[in-house]
Amino acid sequence: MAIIEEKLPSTIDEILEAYDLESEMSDWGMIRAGHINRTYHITFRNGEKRLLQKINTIVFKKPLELMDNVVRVTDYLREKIAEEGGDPERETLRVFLTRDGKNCYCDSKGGYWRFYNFVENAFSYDSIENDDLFYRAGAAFGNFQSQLADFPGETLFETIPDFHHTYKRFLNLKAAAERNAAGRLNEVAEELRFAYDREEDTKIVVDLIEKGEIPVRVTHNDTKLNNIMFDSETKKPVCVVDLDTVMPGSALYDFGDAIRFGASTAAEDEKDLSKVSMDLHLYEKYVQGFLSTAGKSLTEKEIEFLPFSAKLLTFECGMRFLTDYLDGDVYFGTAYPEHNLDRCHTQFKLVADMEQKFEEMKRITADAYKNI
Ligand code: GN1
Ligand code: MG
Repeated sequence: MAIIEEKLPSTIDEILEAYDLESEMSDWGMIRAGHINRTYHITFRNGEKRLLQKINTIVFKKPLELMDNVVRVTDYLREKIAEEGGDPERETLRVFLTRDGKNCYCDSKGGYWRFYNFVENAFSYDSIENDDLFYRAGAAFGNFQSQLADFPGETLFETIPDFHHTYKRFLNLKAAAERNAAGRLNEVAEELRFAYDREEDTKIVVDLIEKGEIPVRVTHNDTKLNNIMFDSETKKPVCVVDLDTVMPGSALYDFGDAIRFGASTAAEDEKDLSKVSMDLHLYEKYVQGFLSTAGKSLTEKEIEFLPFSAKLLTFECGMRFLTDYLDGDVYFGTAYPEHNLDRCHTQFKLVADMEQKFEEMKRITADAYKNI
């Protein structure tokens, strides 16, 4: 994906016209979080604020199916939240319908747009400022998963097939190396060796799922810390966002991906690898938070594989960045040519670090489980 300019979409007038809005737009800006969709905040003259988002149809090939998932999941969550005495307007997203009742608008250029409510007085974190915050993040994602425990997962569309099928991700990497589409193969021999050495790891969780040894659940599948909105004052989690990949999956995916991002001591694209490691204390906080809300519903087998899932999801993400680097940066948004390679390096550094700390991660997980 090319670098995105700060400007309104050329079709903004027709997009706004498609919705039954009470007042005119008075202000706007772009939100540069996330590597996939393009997001704007729009303010109207009556003071109302909304999020306008362009769905990336290279990544999400069936936007209507995706929107169907999002609407069904958020409708379901709204009811759950109300039952639990929460505030449904703040604790989950709301999709606004177009004048003709559709949950997104396809503009004259073929772009798909959706309008969400803007969660006021809330913000997201790109890194952990204090360890207790990460406990709360774990509790929020664990809670999200338990709120969806009875949702009929088989009715959801698979928005990205085999999203966390790590072995297929591995095979994709090998295929990208063979294609060498961007002519970058010579630069990445060491990174490829690192990945090829860990081929067997990529089969472990998918095998457990295929053999029925761990259950398929409705999971978020993109549990980056910045996919949680926190209240500006209380700093408590308000709602889980970025529901594009909510699909049947494994609890291990949600746990592992959260550790990958949040327990790292550095940013996902840090160039100075000496700054990158997995913080065991943060790991412990997240395990405790996650198990406080999801622990009772997890099986012993799932608990056993939590530490491994952290390594696995980190490795998977590193392979995906490397694949995209080899393909010429066609999937993730990048700000400079080596961006995906830098991201791959941080992920592989974290994998190596987790391998060193693995016994400790297992001990911490077992202790946290005993105490729920
Ligand atoms: C993408 O959109 P964003 O930034 O939340 C990606 C995740 C990756 C993540 C890496 C649909 O998430 O799978 O883990 O980047 N989302 C998709 O930062 O591919
Ligand atoms: Mg996302």
